[in-house]
Amino acid sequence: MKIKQVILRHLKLDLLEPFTTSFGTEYNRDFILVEAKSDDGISGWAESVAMLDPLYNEETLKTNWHILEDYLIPIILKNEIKHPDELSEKYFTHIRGNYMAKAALEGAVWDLYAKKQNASLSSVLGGTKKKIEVGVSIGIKDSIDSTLDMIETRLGEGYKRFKLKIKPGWDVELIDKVRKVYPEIPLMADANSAYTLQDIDRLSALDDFNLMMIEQPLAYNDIIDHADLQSRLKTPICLDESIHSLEDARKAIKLGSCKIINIKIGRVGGLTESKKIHDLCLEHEIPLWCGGMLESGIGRAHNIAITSLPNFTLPGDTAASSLYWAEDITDPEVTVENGIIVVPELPGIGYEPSMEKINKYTIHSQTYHLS
Ligand code: OSB
Ligand code: MG
Repeated sequence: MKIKQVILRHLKLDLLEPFTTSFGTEYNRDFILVEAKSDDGISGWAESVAMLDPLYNEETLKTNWHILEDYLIPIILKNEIKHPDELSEKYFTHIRGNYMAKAALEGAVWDLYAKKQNASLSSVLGGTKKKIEVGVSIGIKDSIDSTLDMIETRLGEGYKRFKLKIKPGWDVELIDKVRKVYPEIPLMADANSAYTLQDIDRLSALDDFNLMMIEQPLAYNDIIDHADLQSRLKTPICLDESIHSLEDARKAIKLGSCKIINIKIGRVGGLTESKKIHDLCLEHEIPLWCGGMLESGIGRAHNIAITSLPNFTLPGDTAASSLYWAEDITDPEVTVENGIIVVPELPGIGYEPSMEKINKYTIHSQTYHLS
């Protein structure tokens, strides 16, 4: 496969509703869309999930643009790529970190590769599920009542799992009240690293509510204290921020730092690494689910494809486009019926990028080719 041209676009979409986590509030989504074109004119698409500010992790839209432009794009323009696995296994290995930048370009190459095989991205990744179950991630709100209203709405729409963002002071009382109204719903909490081991009493109090899991309670770069905490909680800990690679997953499993892992393709450097973590977790009976980063339809399509692998046994965060955007940039948009997404069987990601909408939301773009 010879890639002749790569186009980076900076898009900005307005969120229908602000999204608040323990690290901040998002009002819009600025992201890089990557288009990789082969010499026979086929385009592969992916997006970088890096945010404008380094709040979730250290990467940003600008650091991703820099790494893509100055390092990663020149590599793929220069080399004949036989399989997308070669990017993370051979061509990108000397570039440390910058997982979201790597994943964005690798994802576009995966889509292109699948389209050239006339196969769906799900099938070339080894996906087996035809349908996937999804839940919702509910941000921190101004009142518990408005959180309850949101759960009621999403429950009515059929979502399969309810994840509430928590932080110190927006935790035990919130979960207690939600559990009183909904004693049975699949419920979990995501702290985005807002606690330390000194908060053990607060975290232990959450043990009483039959939560499916507590996601990333401690530091974004920790697996040691999480192991200590997991030994003191019966609720499974799920790691998000702390897992960037197969090696991280291996060490976290060995230490007992978590019982569940959330895979975000961007956070772990791409689909190839995601598959490897998937296989390791299957072997160790660690259930997986696919996390979300407020993606457009392009990123959602990638999430749907990876979620079709067999060990993604828990509902993920890939909710319908219409919960985030007035209009999404794919045709069709991602739709969810009764908490279920049908995995597309069309070639590649299976959701067609709409050039009209992409152009409408593009702030800046740049084309790269061999000079
Ligand atoms: O921790 O999962 C997270 C959004 C941005 C950054 C981090 C996270 C999230 C979400 C949103 O929880 C999931 C989604 O609906 O896309
Ligand atoms: Mg999370």
